[in-house]
Amino acid sequence: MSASAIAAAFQRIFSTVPLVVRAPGRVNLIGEHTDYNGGFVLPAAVDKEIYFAVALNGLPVVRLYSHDKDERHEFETTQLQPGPILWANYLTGVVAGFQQQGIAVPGFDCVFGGNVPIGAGLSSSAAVECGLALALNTLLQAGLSRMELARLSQQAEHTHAGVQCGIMDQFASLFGKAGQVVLLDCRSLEYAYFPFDTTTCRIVLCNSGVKHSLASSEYNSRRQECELGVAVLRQYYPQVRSLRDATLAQLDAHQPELGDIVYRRCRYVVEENQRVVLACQHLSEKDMVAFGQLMYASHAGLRNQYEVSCAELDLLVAAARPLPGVYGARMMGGGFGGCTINLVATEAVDEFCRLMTAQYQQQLGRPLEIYCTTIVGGVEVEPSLVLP
Ligand code: GAF
Repeated sequence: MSASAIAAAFQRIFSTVPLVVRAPGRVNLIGEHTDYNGGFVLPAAVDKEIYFAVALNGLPVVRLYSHDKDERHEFETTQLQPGPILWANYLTGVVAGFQQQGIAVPGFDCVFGGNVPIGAGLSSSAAVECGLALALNTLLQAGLSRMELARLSQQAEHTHAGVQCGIMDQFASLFGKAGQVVLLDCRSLEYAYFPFDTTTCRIVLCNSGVKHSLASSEYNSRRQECELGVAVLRQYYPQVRSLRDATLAQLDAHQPELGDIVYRRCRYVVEENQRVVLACQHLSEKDMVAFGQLMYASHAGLRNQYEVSCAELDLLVAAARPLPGVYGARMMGGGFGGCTINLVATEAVDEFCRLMTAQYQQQLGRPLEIYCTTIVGGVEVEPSLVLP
């Protein structure tokens, strides 16, 4: 799906010329479930993208068309409560977000579609939210900063999709830079870019094809468990505002009070934050071997302590590990399915894809989708298009 195909579909349906916006999905090299704990993440925007064609329509109605699903949805600009159609809720939530900022949103038409695989852990939902957010910001000349758009989009996910997510996905979609990964401090929202050299190493995603229906409720309960851990620690260490501030020694000292589950969740988060900081050092020294070891440790923590992996993801990581040219692998995103992220030496990528596909088919009897990604820039208005 290209920008011009979405714009052409828009013109066929609505007979006007739209603004076109490109919104990428994201990968995350390391730092999982750390964002809502005030910690560090290391994502990048990648070339799995959703295009939006949007124009104001002079009506009190928003008319949406999902090109990929071939589904339409309409709502009045005064009726913004979430409904049964999940994809529409992301968009309604963004409109509600603008209105909460005191920015009136008049009726508009919108066609969108792309190639971000849904439920694969590349955050298609953030791409949908951020794409519309930038389109409306531009059309309404609302003047919100990218960080404000990221927060507004994150809020849409909370209020309209019921997922108490952190800021990573929306940040990555809006702040991605071609050829760079970005270290984000999710508390201060300070960030720094690191070049990622794809001539020597590629980011390859293996899609398990598994989508767990409990993913969002489990996600929210992980968040609650972390908050519980913080509440216990704060009684003794008032300076602990989030798990970002906690140490392993503090957790160990209060293990009985935390209880086994909360202790393991908190321990994972504290260790994962340390891994992100270390990973960035390795990245600047171009030590991909050491970087990859941290990815394996991250996966082990997500599987054993945080318990958000699943058999298919574990199998993919175990299958990748001994292959030639593989620096590291781990599950990516919220978990319970979706993709693994693999760092693979560029010259070994073809063989990696061949062997992984064969193994997955052999062991699970189903095909494996693989994406060799390129790091791209964040959400952007497309230059004017010449349409057929
Ligand atoms: C999902 C959430 F949306 C992110 O905020 C983040 O917590 C991630 O899971 C886990 O790291 O993608």
